[in-house]
Amino acid sequence: MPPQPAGAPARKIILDCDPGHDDAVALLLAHGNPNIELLAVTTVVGNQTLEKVTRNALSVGTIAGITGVPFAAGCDRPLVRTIENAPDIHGDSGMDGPDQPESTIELDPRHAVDLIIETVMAHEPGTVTLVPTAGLTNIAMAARKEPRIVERVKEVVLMGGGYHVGNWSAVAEFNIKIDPEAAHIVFNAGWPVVMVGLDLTHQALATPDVVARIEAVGTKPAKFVMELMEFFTKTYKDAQGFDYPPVHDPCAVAYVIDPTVMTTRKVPVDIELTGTLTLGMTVADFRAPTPADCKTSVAVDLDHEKFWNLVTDALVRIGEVDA
Ligand SMILES: [Ca+2]
Repeated sequence: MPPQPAGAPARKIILDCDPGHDDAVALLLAHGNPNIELLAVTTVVGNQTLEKVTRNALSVGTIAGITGVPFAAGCDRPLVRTIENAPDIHGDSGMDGPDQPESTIELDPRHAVDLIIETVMAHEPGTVTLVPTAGLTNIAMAARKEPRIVERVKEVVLMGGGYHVGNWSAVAEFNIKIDPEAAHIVFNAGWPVVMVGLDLTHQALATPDVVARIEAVGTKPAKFVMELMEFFTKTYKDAQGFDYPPVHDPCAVAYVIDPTVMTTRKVPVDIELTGTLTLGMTVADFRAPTPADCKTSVAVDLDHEKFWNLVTDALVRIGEVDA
């Protein structure tokens, strides 16, 4: 620390999420890291219904002591497909495990798509990064409703996909699979896209030593994360045979904070929309040479120690919060 040169301006982000155990950690990391300026938090149907994930987002914001950041709810269903949620991983509430306090944050009355557009258009071109950690419905809708955001956004750093493995089918990852048409729009829009997919996030395991370090922070927000990880550990073991759960979403935030936390490769990526076995697959073309106009890259290798240092450091900085 610090990951950026002293005096470098904080990176402005909009976190579009569906909390979600790992979304909660992503939000805490974004709030607690001084190199991130959180402009807005938006929610979208995904791990659970829009109503549930929005309630969870407000709850995490309260636990983290976030003030002065708008939270807005977005799309309650995918563009084309029927709704798929993930209760086997995230429980009936979408964030089962810890007790959730009553939120002290009032939901912004704007639709998330409008909040995203207004926020991007209100800032200098090339200064706002979109960080989606859920299905891409809101982001696709925003790009369609106000195409000028595509040139204005600095980059889209998303958790989703995977270039060699799936988790919602043999080859498709949940966030992409639940709204493949939206993903197709986002990956083909023309803005830079960094795909932080399962290849990377399956390296971000909450191992016992990691959970012990989080517990040692000793604050209510840290206890909350620890309880999230306890539940996540059980469901990932039961549903997907993992010894320790992969904590996907904060990896995308970590990349924005410090790109050296992982290696990436620039490769064309497109979304399969018609495959009978491969719907929602993020098809990455690793053949050389990489086209000069390639705007997509994929995350490859994670620095596990550096990543969890960022998460733990954010919790230390957040400190005690009376929620
Ligand atoms: Ca998520």
